[in-house]
Amino acid sequence: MKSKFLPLLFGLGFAAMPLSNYAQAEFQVVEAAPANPDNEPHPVHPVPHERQVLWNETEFYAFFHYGINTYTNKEWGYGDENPNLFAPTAVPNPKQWLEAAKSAGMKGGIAVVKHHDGFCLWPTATTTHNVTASSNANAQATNIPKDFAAAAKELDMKYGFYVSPWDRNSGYYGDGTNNYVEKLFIPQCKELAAYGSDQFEMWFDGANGGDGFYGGAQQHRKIDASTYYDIPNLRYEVHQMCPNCVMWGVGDEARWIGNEAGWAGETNWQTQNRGRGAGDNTEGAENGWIWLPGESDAKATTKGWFWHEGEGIHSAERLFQMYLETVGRNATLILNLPPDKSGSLPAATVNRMKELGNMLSSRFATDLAKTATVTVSSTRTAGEKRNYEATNINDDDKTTYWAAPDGTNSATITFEWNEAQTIRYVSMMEYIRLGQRVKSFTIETSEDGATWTKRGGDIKCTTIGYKRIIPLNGSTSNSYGDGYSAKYLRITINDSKACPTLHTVSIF
Ligand code: FUL
Repeated sequence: MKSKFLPLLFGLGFAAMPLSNYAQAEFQVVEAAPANPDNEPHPVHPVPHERQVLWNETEFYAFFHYGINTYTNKEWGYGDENPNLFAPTAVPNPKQWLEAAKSAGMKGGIAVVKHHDGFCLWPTATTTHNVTASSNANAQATNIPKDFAAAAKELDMKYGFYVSPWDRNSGYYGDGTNNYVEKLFIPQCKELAAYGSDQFEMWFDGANGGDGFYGGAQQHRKIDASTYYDIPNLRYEVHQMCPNCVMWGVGDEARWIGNEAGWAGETNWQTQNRGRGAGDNTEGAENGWIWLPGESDAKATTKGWFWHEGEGIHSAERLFQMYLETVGRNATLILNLPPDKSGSLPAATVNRMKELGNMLSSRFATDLAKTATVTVSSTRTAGEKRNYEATNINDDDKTTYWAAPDGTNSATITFEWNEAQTIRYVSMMEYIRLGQRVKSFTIETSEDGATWTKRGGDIKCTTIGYKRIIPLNGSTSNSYGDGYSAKYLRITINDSKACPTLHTVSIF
């Protein structure tokens, strides 16, 4: 018997034996399993919750701002709007919204179901200020959360809801008691959670009080968002019903990227400093205390978040640029598509989404990494059920990954083809379940494996994270170009917080 097991046996009841029996006792020696049979790298903390990993995989999804503002030509309703103003000219059609999003390559959507004006787009029990109070027949037939969730399931898309914490209609809001949060806000979130346990995100904007109707008081009311909304209980209640629902914004499970223009920092950590609003949102914090990944909210149209007469829509190339500057920079992109007064998306939006989808699928059509031979400078020793081979990088399995040995914080990963390929984009993904690690990398191509040319122009090749896409010509606004001919492509990881891990590299 190995002496190190003795204290354990004593602890397990051996101590209760009379000492005289000790010498005669027969032991069956059980070898303790090694602590890390798969030889996995130690995590670099903080690491994501599983729901944050699943959320990240949604990558690109739609935002739908629709409600009483659609009919009043406003961005923020005061809260005193007559419910009859909500008068859709047809029954709102969330399935049409999500179909358009899907054609653009989006994997889900978030529908606004209560904006700051407090008017609820479902028959809520919490307030009479909802669709059932409108005399319009199409309003009477409106239940956005119900129809949106059903359409998402039918289309195999992820879904969730935007519910404004700030409520300019309610007399309870900011009245110096807990009434608003206890009687409206949390019950509303629970009603919404009941529309589907598989929701991926609940969206809470950052607007926190100001002028409003407030049940007729017509006052200026401010609250302290860090305590007012009872976030610990809100999270508890929603997660009981929707375990994989990331609570965005005030919920503190994903962060605003710091602008509404569709870009994230080239350097972008999914970790952030502690404390609400601490740290730079566009870049996160390299040594942040919490896992708080960035989401970029941006408008596809040229006026507001809500639909407005005469608005235009950005070109597919501009939207593709947003994609590269958000999804391609370790953030997610939630792109706003406003339904008009008919409760459907205008044809121009539908058509532009198809165009964007075609652009994305043609530019990212054939993953050349799949047909390359991959070699790496070093490989971590395999464990019982896992290996860390280079081939994990270009297989189709996101649960496998390549990793370097402990203490090796730099590496090269080289792709070689039998014939020269035309290359424009490289997409890399770390295995973020073990934390975000890479701090600096370089991408080069070669015709002969001897002379190498650095690619990516002036782009800061710093962080990778969940996903980083580098347009090799260095331009996000005009990224497609002629491409580069290469028989070899090499990624050099120059620095990493600990041994690097990559689960997928794709080359287009
Ligand atoms: C902000 C809101 O104030 C805007 O109206 C819009 O909904 C935007 C997405 O979030 O906080």
